[in-house]
Amino acid sequence: MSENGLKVSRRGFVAGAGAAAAAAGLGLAGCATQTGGEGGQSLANTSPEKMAYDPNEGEWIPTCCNMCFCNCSIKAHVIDGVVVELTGNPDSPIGNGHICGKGASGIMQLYDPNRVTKPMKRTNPEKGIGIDPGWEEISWDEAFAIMDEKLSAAAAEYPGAIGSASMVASQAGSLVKGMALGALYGAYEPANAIADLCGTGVHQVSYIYTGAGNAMPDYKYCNYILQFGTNAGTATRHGFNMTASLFSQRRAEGLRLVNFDPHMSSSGEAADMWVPIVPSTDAAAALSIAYVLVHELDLIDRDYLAKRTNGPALVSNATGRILRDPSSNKALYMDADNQVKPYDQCENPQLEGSFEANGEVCTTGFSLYKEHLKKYTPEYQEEITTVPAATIRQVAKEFGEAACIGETIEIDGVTLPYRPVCADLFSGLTRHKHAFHACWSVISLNVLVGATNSVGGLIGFDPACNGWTDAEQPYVQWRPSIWEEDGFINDVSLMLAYPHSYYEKVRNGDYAPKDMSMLALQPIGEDAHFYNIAQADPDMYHTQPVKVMFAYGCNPIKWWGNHDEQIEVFKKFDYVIGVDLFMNDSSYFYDLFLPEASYLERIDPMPHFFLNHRVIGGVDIPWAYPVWQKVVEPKDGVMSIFEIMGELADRKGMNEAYIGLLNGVYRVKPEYSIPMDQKFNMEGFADSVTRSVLDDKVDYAWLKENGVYTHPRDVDEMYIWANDAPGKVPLYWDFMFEAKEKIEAAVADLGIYWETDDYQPFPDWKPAVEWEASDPAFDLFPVYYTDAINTDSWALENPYIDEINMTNPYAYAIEMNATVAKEKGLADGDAVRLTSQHDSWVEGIVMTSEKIHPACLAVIAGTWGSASEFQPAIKGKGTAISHLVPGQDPKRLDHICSALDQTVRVKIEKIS
Ligand SMILES: Nc1nc2c(c(=O)[nH]1)N[C@H]1C(S)=C(S)[C@@H](COP(=O)(O)OP(=O)(O)OC[C@H]3O[C@@H](n4cnc5c(=O)[nH]c(N)nc54)[C@H](O)[C@@H]3O)O[C@H]1N2
Ligand SMILES: Nc1nc2c(c(=O)[nH]1)N[C@H]1C(S)=C(S)[C@@H](COP(=O)(O)OP(=O)(O)OC[C@H]3O[C@@H](n4cnc5c(=O)[nH]c(N)nc54)[C@H](O)[C@@H]3O)O[C@H]1N2
Ligand code: SF4
Ligand SMILES: [Mo]
Repeated sequence: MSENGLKVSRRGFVAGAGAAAAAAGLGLAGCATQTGGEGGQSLANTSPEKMAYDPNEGEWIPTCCNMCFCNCSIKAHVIDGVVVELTGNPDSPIGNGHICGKGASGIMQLYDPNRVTKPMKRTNPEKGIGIDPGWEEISWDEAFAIMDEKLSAAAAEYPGAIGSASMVASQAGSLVKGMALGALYGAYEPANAIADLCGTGVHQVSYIYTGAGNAMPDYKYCNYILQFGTNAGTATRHGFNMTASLFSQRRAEGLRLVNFDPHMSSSGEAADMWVPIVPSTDAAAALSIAYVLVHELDLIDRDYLAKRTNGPALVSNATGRILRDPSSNKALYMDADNQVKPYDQCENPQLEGSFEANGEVCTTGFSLYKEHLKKYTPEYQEEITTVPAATIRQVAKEFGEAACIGETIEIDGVTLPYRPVCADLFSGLTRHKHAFHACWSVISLNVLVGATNSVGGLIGFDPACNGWTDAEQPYVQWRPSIWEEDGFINDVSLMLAYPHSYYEKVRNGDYAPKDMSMLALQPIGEDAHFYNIAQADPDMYHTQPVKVMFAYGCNPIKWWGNHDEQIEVFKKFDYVIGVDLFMNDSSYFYDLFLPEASYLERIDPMPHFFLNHRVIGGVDIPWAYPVWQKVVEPKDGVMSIFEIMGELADRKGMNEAYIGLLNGVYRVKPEYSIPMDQKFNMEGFADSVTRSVLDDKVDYAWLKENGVYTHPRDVDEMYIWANDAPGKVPLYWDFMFEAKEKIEAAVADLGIYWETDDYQPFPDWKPAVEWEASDPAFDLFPVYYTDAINTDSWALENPYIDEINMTNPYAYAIEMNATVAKEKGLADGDAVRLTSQHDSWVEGIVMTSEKIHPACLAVIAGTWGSASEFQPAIKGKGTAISHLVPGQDPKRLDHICSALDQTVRVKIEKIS
């Protein structure tokens, strides 16, 4: 036994995982690798300190990691029922045998003595951070009785009276929790509260341009990446270990990386060029790169713009609307023969020009775009972003030249356009007002040079699937359909691969809000963030509030804006049920705490769903269906959410409703269903799903033994326009006018405050709410970033991760530009207070560096500084800047996609 009572040495752990974190920071390799050897377990790179146990003893059991949402395939080394080591599983493309430092720390999630494994009931009715809830251990019988009583009471009031909160701690759990509340109590999911971002705006533009909700640089072929507000592949994002290894290999081969970020985070550190930018100004920089490409260099892909976008569409000068064929409503283009024709009858449409057509003066969408861009000179954007005009010119030139406009490449016998450049983006862009326009501005750069859906450019993770098996498999197939009026690609959803179309939604959606998400008024939105405002003030949108909240694997007091506002919302619920492994700050507001089994103690039937939302795609990356199995017996018989809800269904005599719903979502073939009239059986359900969606020869027992089922990917699954398949993306967003008109009519009827100014045909930069400095003392913008060793507030309690954080002087500190700090008389180690202009403040320790824009402060996560007595390892460490953001002001929400404007000005003062 080692110092921590387990068969694993902490010194050995830190040495290995710390090195992995450092390597990821450098962008060299995401993670320590374990490849080769019998069963893929090479011992050569296992440090001697780890040899406290015999590597040949016990079993190496394949399963999934859940220390972040990527769910990499791993192997657990289990000796006598104890997990002694976690490594990557080299048999699976999901992680390729890599495990990151967070993943390796998973042992301590399992064995942390502060993990809760018994249901708990609050005995102190007074709720507040630091006020002892008086948790009393209760039986599962009592827990189920209370849960049913409270949920039934709420359900009797109205369907929206049951609400839920969840995010990424378990994707399946979030889905199942919502479905179960629907099936058993008639609750509906739109009352679901989710965290501040996670791709709000990014997913939508990804759908629209690639047909898949997540898009990425085609790393294998890409030679030049512009990253805006993301640390993809260096610390974060989907399929982290896969991206990290592919990205680092390509970096070594010369892939150039330019990173726009106010803070030199992992990607900035790894990049060829870090471009510090003022937060919330990316749209101006991106539109200026477009300006240079179009107006100064003429480095654009005209053929692509004519064929794959609606750039040639004729737009009426009088109305701003696209001219359409009266019978088919198809967009009209001007053909090379000067005849006006529906787009699909044009041989060689004219991309530019003004014409008279059908008695109207009109201009092509692309000519209007050129005109629109005229304002965005590099000099103009410099005043906004502080990025030197020369940098924008340099980047635009490099990007345009690297795009290889006009070139093709042959892959597996298919000739495809080759555009090895990509402008990539993620959550740094979604944290501000007008976030939708920022995402749109950046992603449009790929369109200008013809890189969207081309080899080496911006591609969807998995926009199309011809089937996972060689056998005919109608259960697992998808491909974006076509919106015929414009020839646009529609999309497939993020997880379940359901067909979806924003154009259809704009056209035929019901604009009457039915719940607090207000999604009916956001036809191009998909996040329920208006909930945060409506729950606090139900009169604002005439909605009915949630009365009983079911919080699953999340920390909702911290994940949005001002914590006091969030606390007030939580205090007003009649009852809160929380499901977690640990008691975090939010648990102080739970009435009933239900423990869930750790990922190492439970089964998930389909860890990556149909559409591999957290697994990157690529022609060389096969479809992979990994196992997620129990590697140890659950402590105290603790259950997974599937089983908790299954038990509840059984007690209510509603097995059929519950199992029927799960069967539907997981596409279980009737012949493989578990008995519908008996209590839900987890292993049986996993088997029924496996048999239904995979080859008939494969069952769950096979998967448990073999770890992963793979199937090669076809070229036309990755490149949706292979073989000249039809499809376009919008350049002129005509449908925004239709959406605006319909939303405005609905809002007038409702008599509520709503904004529609952002519904325009082209993207723009517009200032954040606190853009103008009303008081010069409030001169700094705090931002947060993610590093490779941390996951939101998920693993804060983990002593291994804390130990690594303690070796990084910046991990728990507030990072500040060294020159600015000096001017303000601040030095490393000073205790400071950050005060917002909204009666909120937070405190922390300053650390200075050259790695941050002078106008900014930066922290990791920004949700830390946990006050929970139940998380002693982390208590008080870090600064929760999220508290500085007002979270209930509708003017701070982007009304297209409901992103929260977190651009706040703060004043910094020394306190000791
Ligand atoms: N290690 C690790 N990996 C993760 C996660 C994790 O917690 N830990 N979480 C997973 C989840 S849920 C998600 S959503 C993804 C997130 O993946 P990313 O979006 O890549 O995550 P962040 O590191 O938060 O990247 C945001 C970056 O934007 C910068 N930024 C802030 N404001 C602005 C701005 O206005 N403009 C620009 N250009 N940059 C800005 C920040 O400094 C930061 O470096 O990662 C996933 N992967
Ligand atoms: N200021 C700020 N706000 C943010 C972010 C940020 O970086 N900074 N990130 C945003 C983003 S992108 C996201 S995705 C969200 C994340 O916000 P949350 O989803 O709230 O994530 P965490 O804060 O990590 O909390 C996750 C909780 O899940 C628990 N947990 C872990 N594993 C399991 C499990 O298997 N089952 C159950 N039941 N519980 C489990 C952990 O103990 C922890 O309490 O926050 C968003 N808000
Ligand atoms: S990237 Fe996430 S899922 Fe993969 S090993 Fe690390 S913590 Fe686990
Ligand atoms: Mo996220």
